[in-house]
Amino acid sequence: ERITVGSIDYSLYLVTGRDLLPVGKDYLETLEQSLQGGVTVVQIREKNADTAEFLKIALESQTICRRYKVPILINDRIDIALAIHADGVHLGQTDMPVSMARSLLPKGSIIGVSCNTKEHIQTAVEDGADYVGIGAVWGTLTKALTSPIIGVRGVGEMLKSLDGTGVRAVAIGGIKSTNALRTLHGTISTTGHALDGIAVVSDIMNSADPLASARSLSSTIRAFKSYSAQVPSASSVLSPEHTAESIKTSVSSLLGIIKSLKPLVHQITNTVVTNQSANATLALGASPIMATASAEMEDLSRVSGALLVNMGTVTDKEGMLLAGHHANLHRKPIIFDPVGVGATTFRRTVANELLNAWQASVIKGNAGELGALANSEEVKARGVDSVGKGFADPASFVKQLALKERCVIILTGITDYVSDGSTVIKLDNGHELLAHITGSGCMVGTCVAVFCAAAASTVEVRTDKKLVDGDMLSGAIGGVLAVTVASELAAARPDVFGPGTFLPALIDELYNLTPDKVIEQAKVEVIE
Ligand code: 3NM
Ligand code: MG
Repeated sequence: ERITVGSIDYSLYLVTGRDLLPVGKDYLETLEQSLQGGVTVVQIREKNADTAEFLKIALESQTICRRYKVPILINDRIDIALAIHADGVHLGQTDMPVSMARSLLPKGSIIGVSCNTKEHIQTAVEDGADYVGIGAVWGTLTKALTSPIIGVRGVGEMLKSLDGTGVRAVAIGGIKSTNALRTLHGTISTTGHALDGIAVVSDIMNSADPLASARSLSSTIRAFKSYSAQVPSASSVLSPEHTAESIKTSVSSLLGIIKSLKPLVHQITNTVVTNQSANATLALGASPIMATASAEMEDLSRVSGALLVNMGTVTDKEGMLLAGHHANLHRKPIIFDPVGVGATTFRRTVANELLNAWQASVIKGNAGELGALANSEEVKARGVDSVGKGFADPASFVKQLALKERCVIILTGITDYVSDGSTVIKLDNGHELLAHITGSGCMVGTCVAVFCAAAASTVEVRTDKKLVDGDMLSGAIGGVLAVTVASELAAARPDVFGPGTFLPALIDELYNLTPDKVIEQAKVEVIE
């Protein structure tokens, strides 16, 4: 009997690849063990087999799949699908068109299409495909790719085109148990559209223990599906309505927590500001650790309260990738400061790679940097400084970017804008001397990390509902206010004559900052 379209579970989609079997491993045994491990749909993909061999493999595979009541799809070959009464076919962009395949196959057959672009998706929807395979989400050695790697955030953009269509989606390409959760989380679109499943070849076919590999992927998917995806991940949508007063109150209480808890804040930052950022951390009452070696990232993620990744000088990308990975695993907030991201193609590539590999809780940048991250045509960057007048509508820019990146966004400037995707807050503190010292922006990133460490530490029961629990919006605002309010107090001192005397005074004022001073001095406006 065949399986009807509606009942297909796309959760763990195995695409076969006999050439990837480890030496001595039997194909059918591997297939059966993967089914025992939780594979929910199988596509037989045979790129080099003659018709007779393809038929034999397909039939033998089908016998096993039927025992597990798992549907079987045939890659490309309509004739093979017809011959064995398969449940459907999977078509590539250079295979037979969906409508023609539909006319040849029995009614109710499943037809899926490989899609690498939004245009492919739109065509697949119009042609009446049942599902799409979106790839490649990560790099893969299994197939020679003909189009660029899409990345988790790119897949999210493509999923939006499926809203309201009923067409299902899996991602494919380089998915492993180590990145499966990031794949599922990171691909959620700004409209909340999530993947129906993930498709793998090598993580199962090339495994020494296919049952264990399938089981690991399967349990990740089940965990992900057991709660409804939340957009944005760091949102405060569950909190009551924000007012300027409530925000000032949470910020000042976070300052108190910093002083009493002294959280350890792990910072990977640039060589220009390392010492200054460490001093700012200490001044606020927290404890800095400026570690960059890959080998210590896992240990640090257990003990630190938050992770700052500042891209000012990219010397250890592997360390940044690994630190973020472990911070996500241990649910520690990641504060990303994409310094100068618009300046070079290299930085843009690295920033994308980092954001595809882990989920940030807060991203902070000036107009040039955030414009580059958002591929904005409106604001272009030059060097590490932004140029021009900035965004015509900064409030809606930060809100949209927060939804896209599923985190809190801080847009720094003379006026700072902060959004979690639902609320937008405008902050109007600061002093022009901040622009005359190096690393004042990096200091904001550091202080945000300190406040977010405090915010995350207040959550006693960590549910699995979000990547990071805690009020990241207040953490972000707190970090900005600490530096900008302290800058006003420092500049007003009679012993400050210019940038040289301003910098130590700024550290002093961070050290002397109190909840009362923040409440008294902060200029906070909730504008949306
Ligand atoms: N299609 P692995 S990537 C079969 O991008 C296939 O459409 C892709 O293999 C696409 O899980 C791919 O071993 C290979 O990376 C996926
Ligand atoms: Mg093909």
